[in-house]
Formats: sequence, structure tokens, C-alpha cells
Amino acid sequence: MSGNVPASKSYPPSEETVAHAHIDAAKYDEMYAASISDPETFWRNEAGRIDWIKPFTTVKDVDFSHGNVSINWYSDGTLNVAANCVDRHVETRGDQTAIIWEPDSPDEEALHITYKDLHTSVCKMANVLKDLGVSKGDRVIIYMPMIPEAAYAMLACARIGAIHSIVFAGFSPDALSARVNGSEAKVVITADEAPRGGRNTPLKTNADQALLHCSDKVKCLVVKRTGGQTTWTEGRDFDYNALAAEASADCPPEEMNAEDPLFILYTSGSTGQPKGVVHTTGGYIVYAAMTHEITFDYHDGDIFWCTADVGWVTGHSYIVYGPLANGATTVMFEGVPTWPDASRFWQVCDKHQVTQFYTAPTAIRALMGKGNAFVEGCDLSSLRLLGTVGEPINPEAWNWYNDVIGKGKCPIVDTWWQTETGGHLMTPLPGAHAMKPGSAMKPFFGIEPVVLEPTTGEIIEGNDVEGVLCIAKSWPGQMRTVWGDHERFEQTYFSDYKGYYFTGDGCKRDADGDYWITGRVDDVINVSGHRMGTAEVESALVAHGKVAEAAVVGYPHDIKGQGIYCYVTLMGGEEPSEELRKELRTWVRSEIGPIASPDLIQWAPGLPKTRSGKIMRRILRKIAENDFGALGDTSTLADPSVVDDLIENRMNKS
Ligand code: 6R9
Repeated sequence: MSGNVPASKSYPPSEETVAHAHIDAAKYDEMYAASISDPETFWRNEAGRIDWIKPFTTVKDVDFSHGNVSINWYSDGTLNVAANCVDRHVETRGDQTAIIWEPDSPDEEALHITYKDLHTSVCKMANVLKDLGVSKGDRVIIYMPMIPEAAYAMLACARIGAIHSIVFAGFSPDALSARVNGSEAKVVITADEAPRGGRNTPLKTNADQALLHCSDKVKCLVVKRTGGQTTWTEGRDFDYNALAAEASADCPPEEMNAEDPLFILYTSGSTGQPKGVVHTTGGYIVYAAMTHEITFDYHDGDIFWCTADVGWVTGHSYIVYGPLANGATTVMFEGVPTWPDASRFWQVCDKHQVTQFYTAPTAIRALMGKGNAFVEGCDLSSLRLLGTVGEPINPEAWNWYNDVIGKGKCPIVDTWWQTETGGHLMTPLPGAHAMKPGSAMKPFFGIEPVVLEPTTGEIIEGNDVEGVLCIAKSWPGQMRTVWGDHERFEQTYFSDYKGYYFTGDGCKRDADGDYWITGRVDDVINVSGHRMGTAEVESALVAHGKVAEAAVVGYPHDIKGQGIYCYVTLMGGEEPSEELRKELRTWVRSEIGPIASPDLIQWAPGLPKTRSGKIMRRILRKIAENDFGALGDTSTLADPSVVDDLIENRMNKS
């Protein structure tokens, strides 16, 4: 593919930012070169951030060749992640706040949890889990609101060597049971209810429904959040607060091998149901700690706030593991940006004197749309750095973030990475790089991006080029396998472009050699920064009795980035109606969760298919984008006339 990529407006870092930063331009160049030419030495040194029980001797042992993929870092070393995130800070900074918890409602009091308190709570939770029969290697599902107990649960698992798998509290009972069964979990940790935006989600009731479809050996540990009514199944359900009150605060950390799994996180792919991304212990924590410190220019005394939910990888790496490994103060927010009103984020920044603020472009766009009055009443002078994650940021949103929130003084790190990568792979570093609105700019240390020609897989050298984005060499935070399905891991990431990790994203390298992520090149869509497989929504739709066939694509959406556009063919005899549209929407919400709610549903008498029966999504995407002037070649369609009907009745005429 040829480029023509303009090297757009560039904002060099201010002198103040450079003076403060851990890494300036010269240091980046020197360290980056060293990380590529001698990764063994580089990553051996970086592993010094972490306390090892038994030091490793081999740094890396990696094979990316299809059929043989195996990724190992520090593999003869042992350590414990909870000891690194909690215990080692108790002596040096025991009275420092580890977690500032800000509740959903501004009328409820925030909590300041010190490293000492954190240690006690994590040990108690760990002992409660042990008493429920959880031991090293067992899986524990965490289905929780954004409350401190969610972090305690993660760290308690890490402490005893159990593998946690967090299911976002917005997911449905069906999604939850699929993950409990997929990971063969022993325990589900949940809460009575999850308050968000002034409303309570009945988490325990959802868990009850999910557990009807799971082995009756699975236990349910219930944390009290609201005190709301829940039904109780004796022998299966356990009251966390009662057990923790009795539990010992002494729980020695388990000695874990660097390659023992730390967590599984289910994420959407282009085909089939979500897959369990597996991250392991040593490499993940080294990478999370390093990227947290360097990308965000974290220094002692800073107050770091990542607004993600712990149900996503961003919450794992940059609310809990990265910041706590660095002995930081991390903010955990239970609420939403727009409740009680659109000043909530900025009120919290003001109240807790936040220094680094990290959020998603979709939130920025939504808040920008509410007007500046919501920002003006808040003192944002504590902010030193801003960040974004999850999707490309459009220049309007970037400019607003820069001008209105950062007052033109805060560098913005546009961090590109994935559930699979454990931590940032590309981002400008605040003191080292200029920023360009919408560009992820430069690879992080040790990351060797390659731009490939999509069909031939050949490397495209030089600048001002575009293609698919692969990574040539491993880094410590890389996922190791798909839980229970190593073949799927190889197939998904190492088969299309041999010898490389395939990211699923397209990218441009501009005339200056800076990187721009152009979005997914597969059937994954990105709705409000949440990743979703079109196949998942399709399979939810066809599971409805009145639906014969469905095809789902993304389309541009002002706030969400992408919206969900569904083409639905009904069973013979079924009549389309507004009511049925509503019914399908509710159906998909209940099958997957509210984040998968279809935005537009078009009744399709037929779908455009090739003669071999493949749905031509390219055409459906174009129609959904209202760009049917450029449909391309339709001559291979079995029945080209279906396209005219779809264009005529398209739902997005804007
Ligand atoms: C961390 C996270 C990963 C996908 C990724 C890409 C998109 C993430 C981005 C970005 C452009 C950025 N993405 N960050 N696109 N600029 N700064 O979001 O993980 O939920 O697995 O999503 O999100 O398409 O492939 P995950």
C-alpha cells in the first residue's frame, strides 16, 4: 500500500516537561537502540524493578514460528506479584495511601487505603479464599463493582497463586456463566449490587442466574456494597464481610514461577466467542511497572488516576498492578463521567489533586459535547499529564482535551496497546517526543513494529507508508496463550504473517516515521473503547427464535467512535416491526450485556453473499457508513439485487 500520510501538526514537549521527565529525547534514542540490539541485557536490567524470590538466569526464550509458538521470560525465576505490589512497600511507605477510592455518589465519603491497610485486607481475603478451598493454580472469577474489594480480590489471588479472571460487571449472566465454565473456576467473587451513575445493578442476582448453568461445586463469595436484598443459597454462598472479620491477617505469599499464569482476561476476537487471554507472573509485572512509570512520568508523591474499569486490561495494568508495583497512589472510581453531572471527572481531579489522568476518547467526546461550563468550576492545576487509550482520538477531541483540560501545559500520551500486550506498545513519551493529535507516535522500549503489505505479508520499509501492523520480537508483557486452546493462540496471532505477532490493527507510518493506528483490519469493532467481535453479536441475534440470519458491522458514531449496525433476516412468516426491533435490542443486551446493544437494526430480506455463501462484509460496511458510492466489485455476488434493497432501506442516512 502506498502512503501519502501527512506529517501533521506537531507539539514538542515543553522545557518544564522535559526537565521533569525520567526520559528525554537523547535517553530514549539510546535506550531504544539498546533494547533492540541487546534485549537480553536490557530486560535483565529492567527486571531489577521487581523483587525476586529466586533470581532468574535466563532472560528470554521465545519462538514465534507457527506450529511452535512459545514465549517465556525470566522462566527460572520465582516471585510473588502481591508481595511486589503490597508487602515490599509496607516497610518503606506503610502509611502512604495506596488506593484512593471515590464512590459513585459524591455524597458518600471517599476512602484512603494505606499500604498497611491494603496488606491486611489482601491477606484476609487470601485466607478467606484458602478456606473456601482455593489453592495455587485454581481459577477465581471476579464479578465486582469498582470497589476496593475488587483490588483486594485480584491481589489475594496473586498472593496464593490462584489465577483470577475478571468479568466486567456490565456483562450479562450468560456471559458470566460462559467464563466460569470456560475457566473451570472454583469460586465467583461478587457483591450484592453495583452502584453506577445513581443506579444499582443487581450483581448477586446476575451471579445466581449464571450459576444455574455452572457446576454445583462452584462457590460464591459475596461482598456487601449496598446492603441490598439478595437471595442466599446455603452451602454455596458465603458472606465475605463475616468471614473477613474472623480471618487472620497473616498469609505468607506463595512462591510463583515467573511463567505461572497470573490472570486470564476474556476478550473479543474476529471469530467465535471471546478467548481467554493468559498473562503470566514475572514478565507481566516488569512490563506493567515499567510502562506505568515511564509513559506517565510517574514520580513519588503523584496521584495517578486511570478511569478504566478493572474488568478491562487497562484497569488491570494501570489501576492495580503497574501503580501498586511502583508504590504509587492510585485512584479507583466507582462512578461514571456524567453523573450527577458532566463535571464529575473534573471534580474528582480537583478533590484528590490528581497529577496524571488517563481516560478513553469516547469519554472525552461525550464530555466535550456537554460544554466547558462543567470544567470551569474545577481547579485542574494539579494535572501534569493526560493520557488516552482504547481507540484512535480525533483531532477535535484531542484539541479540547489539550486546551480545556490540560490548559495547553500537559503532555498527552496516546497509548496504543491491547489486552494481549499487557502494557503500552506505542506512545509518545512525555519528555522525549513531540505529540501529534491522533498519533501513537513511537514504539516503547523493546518493541519492534513492522508495517506489512496486507496480502503479500512483505515488510514495507521507509516512511510515508501504510499497511497492517505486526510486532517482530517478543516483550515481557506479551500474552502467552489462549486459556485451554494454544492452537487458537497460534492461529489468531501467528498464522497470517509468519514469524510475527499480528496485532489485528492497520497503521500508517508518516513522513517523520511516526505511527498512526488506523483501526482494526479484522471483524472486531470498537464501541466506546470496548472491543467486540461482530461474530458475538451475530450469534446472539441468530439465537433469537425469529431471526434467520444476521450480519453485524461497525459504523462511524460521533460519541462512541463506532456504533453497532445489524442486518437482520427474519424467519419466514415473521413480520418486521418497531416492537421486534426493541425486542432484539433487549435480547442482545441480555445475551451479552448493555455495551453490545445494537444501535441500528436494518431488516434485510437477503444478505450479499458470494456464490460460495460467504457474506461480503465489505459491502455491508460501506452501506452502514453511508458510503455506497464506493462499493467496489459486486460482480462475484450470487444475487447483486439484494444490494439495491439494502442501500434503499439503509438506516444511517447521515
Ligand atoms: C488497551 C485496550 C485493543 C484495540 C487495539 C486498537 C484499539 C487501543 C488505541 C487503539 C488507536 C489507541 N486501540 N488503544 N487504537 N489508538 N491509543 O484498549 O485493549 O480492549 O484489547 O483493545 O483497541 O484497535 O487493537 P483492548
